[in-house]
Amino acid sequence: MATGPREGGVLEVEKQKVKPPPLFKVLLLNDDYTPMDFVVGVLQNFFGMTREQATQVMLKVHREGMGVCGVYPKDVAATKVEQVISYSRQHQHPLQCVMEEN
Ligand code: TYC
Repeated sequence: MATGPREGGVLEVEKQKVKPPPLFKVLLLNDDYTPMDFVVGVLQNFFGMTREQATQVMLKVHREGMGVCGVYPKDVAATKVEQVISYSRQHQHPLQCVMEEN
């Protein structure tokens, strides 16, 4: 950031030290009990995916064990994780969701 001229007429230029906020991946974990349709609904409702996108991500998690639902700043990622776990518990499903720094 450039500051105005000072008493001596010297123009000081300071380097901007503001870093972009760190981003976190929100990951869904596979389990043997949560119905596929429920996972698709979670991905549509909490991560804004279309039914087709949600189905692809759900199948990836089902086959590979985990998959990325989205990438967000820390507070948003933490809220998504809480919402997914809480909503799944309310419906008696063991679906697990975690966040990981990118
Ligand atoms: N493996 C589950 C089943 O066969 C489906 C599933 C997919 C569960 C993704 C969790 O994150 C998950 N019903």
